[in-house]
Amino acid sequence: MTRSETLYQEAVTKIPGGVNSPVRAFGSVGMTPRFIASAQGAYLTDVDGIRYLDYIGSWGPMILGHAVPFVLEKVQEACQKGLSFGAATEAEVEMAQLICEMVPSVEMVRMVNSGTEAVMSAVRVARGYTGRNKIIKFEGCYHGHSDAMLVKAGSGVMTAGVPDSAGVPKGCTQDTLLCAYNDIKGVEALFDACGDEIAAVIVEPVGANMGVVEPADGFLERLRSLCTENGSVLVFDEVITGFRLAKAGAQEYYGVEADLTTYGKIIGGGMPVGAYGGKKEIMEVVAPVGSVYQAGTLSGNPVAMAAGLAQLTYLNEHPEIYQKLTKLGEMLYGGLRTLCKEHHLPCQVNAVGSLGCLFFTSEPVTDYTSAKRSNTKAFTKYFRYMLEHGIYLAPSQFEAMFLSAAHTKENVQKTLDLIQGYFA
Ligand code: KE4
Repeated sequence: MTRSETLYQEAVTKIPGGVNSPVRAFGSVGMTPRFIASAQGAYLTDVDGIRYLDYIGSWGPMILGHAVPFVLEKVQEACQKGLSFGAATEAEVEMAQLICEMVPSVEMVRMVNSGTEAVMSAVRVARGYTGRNKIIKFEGCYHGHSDAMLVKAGSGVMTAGVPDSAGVPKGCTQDTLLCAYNDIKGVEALFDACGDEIAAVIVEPVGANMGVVEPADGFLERLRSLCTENGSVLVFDEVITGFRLAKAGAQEYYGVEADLTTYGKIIGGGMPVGAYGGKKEIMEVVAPVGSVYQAGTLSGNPVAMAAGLAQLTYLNEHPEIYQKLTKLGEMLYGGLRTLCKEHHLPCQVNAVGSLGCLFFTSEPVTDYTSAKRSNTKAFTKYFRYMLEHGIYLAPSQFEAMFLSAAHTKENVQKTLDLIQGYFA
């Protein structure tokens, strides 16, 4: 037995599914998950000493690659001063100032500890600010596991085959209205029906939890105008796209500003950090200034701030990173498209910048329903082949590939050659 297999056998006796987050269980690909021992640059090494080229990057945070020396130094420095104070620190002020500098639509920001917490808080703030209850979300978009958001969510919920989670009382989701991603007519109909009750529209500006699904032309712009016309809050969930698609994320990439934005992943540099922020007028409803309560013992933790600040500062000072990521993305996803064409493969490639996804379906993928048409058995065969050849992909058809600044053209070429070999 491999060490991963031994560890997994032990893990399942003490941790549900042997993992601390469902998608890590490799359930949808029916394999033993690889237990990772260390990571460096674009590579992971598992407990059996096997090295993988990593296209997950911890699901997005590791945009500069793993174990980046200057990030580690800042974290180690912070550790020497103590791990947590539960009090205000200078690093939190620096982080808030940096985020507001990098994202024009964010005038005030509150740190939390995960993307889920960021979304849960932003939804509460939108409701508190507008005095309304209804929230529009899109099928296949995953906004973390807070009750109100677990309605036709994406990511692990899709692979877990649990469209709505058990344990979520009807009362928690009765005000969550659903639309298909890119279905602007559906959104307009909801606003016609109850626009004055809609507190917010929350959307992944690029769907990355049903595989990658791009916004149709005009989709984000129309969400913007509908929210403005109806006094609703437009929430961009940029937990994945934030600081990845551009310095100011999808808002810069598509030129559409949100009223509130949620963050996670990259903002923590690999440490548990989330944040939500936006217009001052909205954020001032948050306690202790306003009446919307939200709190957290480890929010703005000094060690986590050190990691996040190091990574975000580097991105802020090296915007050329985004050109590099775009070029690598064009090489990888463009190369995949060429392979699909040359080999007449029943596949689709959706990609935005460094995010991308190979869908095993001959139909274009524009929303949850079309994503679900993918042949997950064919994906599983492909996933296993790639893993056996040292390429670590997300163990689900309904996730994204993440490139980092540590990936090289040679890495991408090797990946394309392997995939060509697989399909030949
Ligand atoms: P966390 O609570 O996992 O930090 O963030 C939740 C979240 C919110 N919004 C978006 C757009 C997200 O993608 C996520 C989390 N993403 C998944 C990957 N698809 C995290 C991986 C996991 O669940 O283990």
